[in-house]
Amino acid sequence: MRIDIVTIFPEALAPLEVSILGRARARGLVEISVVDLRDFTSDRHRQVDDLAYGGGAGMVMKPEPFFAAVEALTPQEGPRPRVLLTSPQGRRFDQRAAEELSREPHLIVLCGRYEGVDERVVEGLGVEEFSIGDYVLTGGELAAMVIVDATARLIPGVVGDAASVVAESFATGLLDYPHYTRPAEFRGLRVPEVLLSGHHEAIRRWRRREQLRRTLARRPDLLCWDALGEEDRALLRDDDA
Ligand code: 4GY
Repeated sequence: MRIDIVTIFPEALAPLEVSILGRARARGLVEISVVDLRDFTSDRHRQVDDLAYGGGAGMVMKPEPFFAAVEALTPQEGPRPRVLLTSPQGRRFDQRAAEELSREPHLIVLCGRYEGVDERVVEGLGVEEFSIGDYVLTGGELAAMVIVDATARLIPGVVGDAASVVAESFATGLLDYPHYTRPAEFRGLRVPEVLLSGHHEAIRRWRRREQLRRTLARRPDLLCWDALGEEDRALLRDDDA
């Protein structure tokens, strides 16, 4: 998969060089390039913003550099890349969106700054707006990194163990169960006995029940009651299942 990120602050995307994604890049599983929007200006001052039509405080990002960047990054042949813009006005980015985007061969992610981006960028380039949550950041770069990280880790091979990607939170539509490692007792706090038992079926049931309980207690909005099977209902009913 190829991902191009267009920004006036390429340094802000440096974290993508390291960690899991850094390795995936090095191994050729995902090709991420950070592109400087100012390279697509044609004036002496490399200007990317201008005053807002209609007045008001703050600057608006000009359309021309975004058009030039997307046109330069779009291959002549083959399927058109999906072009995203991170903004609070967008579709909520969630695990379903990450799964959908991880199947694309090529994404272009545009990052806004200042008061926002000229609306013709959205209209004229077929841009899809995505929001990572209901709060306002100082720029789109952090949101772009969130989207790229959550998307790229779903590409087969990017994260070491495929089973861990499937088992964890949200792949199942539920919150994750609690995790423990050694020692079995730490400052008087014990690891639940069942996890030390070696009884795989009992461990599976315990984890599933923890997932269901935690989801019910913390994020009831995520629980699809209709999708719960008889075992799940029983696990939520009995205290000792
Ligand atoms: N929330 N989700 C978000 C954001 C900052 C002004 C446009 C968000 O995705 N992006 O808050 N972005 C704004 C800042 C220009 C982007």
